[in-house]
Amino acid sequence: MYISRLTTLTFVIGSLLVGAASAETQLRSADTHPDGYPTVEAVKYMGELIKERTAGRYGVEVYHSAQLGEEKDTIEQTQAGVIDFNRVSMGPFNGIVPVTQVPSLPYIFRSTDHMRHTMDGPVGEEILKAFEAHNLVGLAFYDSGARSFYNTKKPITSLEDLKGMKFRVIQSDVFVDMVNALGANATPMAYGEVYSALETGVIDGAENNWPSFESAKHFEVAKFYTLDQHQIVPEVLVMSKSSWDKLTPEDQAIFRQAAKDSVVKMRELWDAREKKSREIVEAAGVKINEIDKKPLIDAMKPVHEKYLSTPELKDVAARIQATE
Ligand code: GTR
Repeated sequence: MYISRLTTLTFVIGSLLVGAASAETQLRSADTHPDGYPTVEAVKYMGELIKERTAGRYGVEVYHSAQLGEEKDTIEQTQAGVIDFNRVSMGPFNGIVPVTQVPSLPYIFRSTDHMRHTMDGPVGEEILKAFEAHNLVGLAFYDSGARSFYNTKKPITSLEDLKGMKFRVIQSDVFVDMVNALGANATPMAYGEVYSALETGVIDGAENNWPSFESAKHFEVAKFYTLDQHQIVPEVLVMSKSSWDKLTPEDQAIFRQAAKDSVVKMRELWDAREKKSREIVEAAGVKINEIDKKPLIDAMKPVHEKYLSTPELKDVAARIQATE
């Protein structure tokens, strides 16, 4: 009786110590978003799973709020093995991993559900694998809702209204061509510079989903949000190939599974945050308007043609479109 109680106590104290102490090897993960954002929380959750499943040998620290730099730079650092994990939009990968251009194309996904089904299936697996040729290991896709235009000037109610307006875009040719094809002017720029560019009038607007529009505080200066929902671009969680190669095959399997498990958590957080963010911006007086998407979809045809330039990329697009 005495011994078994003591044993239990020792076990409990031991577990508490493992829980409290940081992992033996602490890996670093980059994110441009602030603490509490769904992507940041999902990677933290993955870190907890990894720590638990490796009995404290590995843990993950998320450097949120672009503490490790803007996305383009953190991608290079992840490829170089300086950063272990990176959660980034597919957009900044467009110039590095060509197949990521396909799910970044405007109006390629019909809905968030369509995006989720596609990325959970064989097309998603294929895209994750494509990162390996670029010193990265693709682990999972996260949500990023639908991107829409917002601006400081006026409600955009038709394609005509977009003409000549200056919009910040992600540093990707797909994004630049998309905005230019609508008759507007694209200004590629790092995410962290957008707030002041809106404030000083360097740009008229930008485009993003509800949680980004809200958490980056762009809604404080851009009061018009148009529900054109031109892109549903998945986020991707990658690991540096050199960090990955240091893991045993067993640990690699644990990491992969933990990343996959974090997707479920991410989706719950995402759905809740989208609603909350919309409420916050509406309460702050942002004017939201619908727009007929048909003329915009038609205007994007040359962009699809340009980027679906090989039989392989055409095939990926066809399989995305054929996914239920
Ligand atoms: C967000 C995305 C970020 C970043 C940002 C941007 O939706 O989550 O990773 O790419 O957009 O527009 O730069």
